[in-house]
Amino acid sequence: MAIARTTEPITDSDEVLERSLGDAHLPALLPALALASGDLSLLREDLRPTMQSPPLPQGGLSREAQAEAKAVALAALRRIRDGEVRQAPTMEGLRRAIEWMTGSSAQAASEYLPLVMEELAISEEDPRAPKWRKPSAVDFTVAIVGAGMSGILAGIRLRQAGVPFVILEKNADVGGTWFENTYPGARVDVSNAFYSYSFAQRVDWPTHYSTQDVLLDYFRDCAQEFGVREHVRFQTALDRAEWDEERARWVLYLDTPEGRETLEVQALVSAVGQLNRPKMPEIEGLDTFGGASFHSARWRHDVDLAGQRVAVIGTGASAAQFVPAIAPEVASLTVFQRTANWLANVPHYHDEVPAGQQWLFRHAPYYAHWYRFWLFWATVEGLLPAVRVDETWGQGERSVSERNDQLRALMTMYLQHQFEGQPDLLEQVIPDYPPGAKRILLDNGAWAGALKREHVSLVTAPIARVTEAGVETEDGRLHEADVLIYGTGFHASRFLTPMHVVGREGADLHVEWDGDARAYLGITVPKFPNFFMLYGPNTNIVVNGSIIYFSECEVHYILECVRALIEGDHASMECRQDVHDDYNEVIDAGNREMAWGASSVNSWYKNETGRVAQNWPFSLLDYWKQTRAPRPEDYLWR
Ligand code: N01
Repeated sequence: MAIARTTEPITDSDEVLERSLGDAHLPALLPALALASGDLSLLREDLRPTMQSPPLPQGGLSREAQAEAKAVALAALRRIRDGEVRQAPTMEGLRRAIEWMTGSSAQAASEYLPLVMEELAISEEDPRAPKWRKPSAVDFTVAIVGAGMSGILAGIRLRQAGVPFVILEKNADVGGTWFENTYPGARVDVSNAFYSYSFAQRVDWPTHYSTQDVLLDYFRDCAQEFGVREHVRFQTALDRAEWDEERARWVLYLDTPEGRETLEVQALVSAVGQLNRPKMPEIEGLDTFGGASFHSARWRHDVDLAGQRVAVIGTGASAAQFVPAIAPEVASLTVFQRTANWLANVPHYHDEVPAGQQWLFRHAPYYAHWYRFWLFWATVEGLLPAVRVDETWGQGERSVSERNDQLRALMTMYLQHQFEGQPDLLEQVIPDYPPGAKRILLDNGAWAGALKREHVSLVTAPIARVTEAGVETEDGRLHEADVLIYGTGFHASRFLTPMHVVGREGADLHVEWDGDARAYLGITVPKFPNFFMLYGPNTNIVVNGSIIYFSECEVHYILECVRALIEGDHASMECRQDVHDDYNEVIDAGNREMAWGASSVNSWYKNETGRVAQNWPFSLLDYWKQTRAPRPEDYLWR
C-alpha cells in the first residue's frame, strides 16, 4: 500500500504528462495546479465545472473546454516540473478555488475554508492529529470496543496523544465490517478517494470503489503502520461494563479465550458500528429449510453454489452486490424483493483507476486532495438539497420536492433504459417512494444484467413461509431451492447489543433507550460518564457520505473530551439531560424534513418506534463544526 504524504517530483517527459492528462478529472486538477503554481488565472470562468448532484462527467465541460483545460494543465505541470513555480497555497487562493469549483458564494466558500484546510492538509502533514499529549504523571487509560474502521482510528489518535488504550475485538482480526462481510461482490459504494482516512491517503487504489479484500488490507495496514495492532486484544468480547461512580472507573467484564476477566479503565469508547449483528427475517418455517442457508454477513464459502438452485431473500445494498456476482454460476436464482431500490448510474463502479489518473495522484500536487473535495461536494453536501422536503410540494410518496422529483425522473429513466424491452420486470423495479427515503444503490448495469438472465427470476409476491423444499409465497407458489441466502440486513437500531452498559446509579443503557437509542452528537449519553460512542445514534448518512468522515469528527471530539478531563483534573464528564434532549428535538425535526423521515417506506433508518434513530439530517460541515470540542456547559464535570 502506498500512503501519500507528499507527491513525488515530476521527472517524466511531456509525452507522459500529456498521456496522463487523458485520464484527468479536470474540475479537481485545475484548482490543484492553480494553487501549486500560485497562478490563479488557471481558474478560468470558461473552464469552470457546472456543480450538480449527481455530478456530470468532467463537471459538464464541453469537449472543447476539456481540450483547453488539458492544455492549461499541461503548461502548469511543465512549469512545476521545470522548477519554475511551486508555491504554498494562500488562503485567498483556497477560497477562490472552492468558489470556482463549487459555484458557491464567497461567504459559503469562506465557511468551508477551515474544513478544507484540514481535508487538504495544506500547512501540515496531518492537521487532525492531536496537538496535545497526556502528561506522564496522569493515570488515564481508555478501552475501545471494536477494531474496525472507527476503533482503529480512535487507537491511532489516542496513541498520538500518548494516552494508554486497549482495543477489545471479538473477532480474530481487525477490519470490522470488512472482515465480516466476505460475500461475493462485496465492495464499498463510496469512492475510495473519500472512503479512506484523511491522513492515510493511498495513491494506488486499484479501483475507484475497492473490493472487500483491498479494504481489509488497507485497515490491516493502517492498524500496523500506525502502531495500533499491538494494542488489540483479539477474540475478546466486552460482555458488561459498569460505571463505578466513587472511583470514576469503568469496570469491564470480558469474555476472552482464557475465560472471564475484568479490566478497569477511566473511559470507554464503543466502536462497534451499526451494521454488525445480522438480522434474520421473521418468516415462518426458517428452521425447516432442507438445504444450506446463511446470512450474507456470514457467507458460507464451503457451500458450492455452482449448479445449485439458489433463493435470495432481500434486495438491499448487500444483495445488490452478491446477486450479480453469483448469478453466472448457479443453476437458477430466485430473488425475493419486498421493496425496490433507486439506482444511481455510476458507469465506473467496478472499473480500475486508469494509469493516467494514478500518475496524477502520485505527482500532481494537491490533485488527490481536490479530487477528494470534489467527491465530498458533488456526492455529499451537494446531494442534500435533493432529498430535503418542500412542505408545499404535496406529491405524497412520489417525491418530496421539485428537485427530488427531478432526481426521480433521472433515475426512472435509468431503470427504463436498463430494463428496456422487459415491461414486466420494469414495473417491479421502479420504487414507489421518494429517492433518498432508502439508500440509493450505485449501479453500472450489474443489477439489471443479473435479473434479465434466463435462469434468474424476481419475485415480488410476499413470502408466506419457508418450507423444507424452498420458499412459499402468499399466492400459493412454492419456489424450490437447494440453498437459501438471507440478504436481510442488520439489527441496526439495536445499538450496542448484546453488550450491557450500566452507568451511574445502575442505569442500564438498553433500559434507558427502550428500543429508541439517542445520544448527544451521537457520542455521549446522560447518566453514562466518560462513555463515548463512534457511529452512534443519528450519525449515519444516507446520500453517500463517507462514514470515515464522521468517525474522524467523532474521534476528534472524544480526544478533546479526554484532554478536557485530564487537563481540567476532572474525574468524569457526563452529558446534561436537557442538552441531550434539546439536541434530539433538533435532530428529529431535521430528519422529518428529509426524504427518509417524511416517507412511510420501511427502512433500517427507523427503529421500532418509527423514529429515525440512524441518520444525521444536516450537512457534513454542520457536524464538523459541532464536534470541534466539548462545550463545558454541555456537561456535568466531577
Ligand atoms: O441490508 P438492508 P443490507 N421479507 O437492510 C429485505 C451498508 N452496506 O445488508 O427493503 C422480505 O438494506 C429488505 O426489504 P425492505 C449500507 O449502509 C453497504 O443490504 O425492508 N424481505 C431489504 O431488501 C446498507 O444500507 C454496502 O422491504 C426482507 C433487505 O432484506 C446497509 O449496509 C454493502 C425481510 C435488507 O436490506 C444494509 O444493507 C452492503 C422479510 N421478512 C451494505 N426482511 C456498500 O458499501 C428484510 N428484507 C456497498
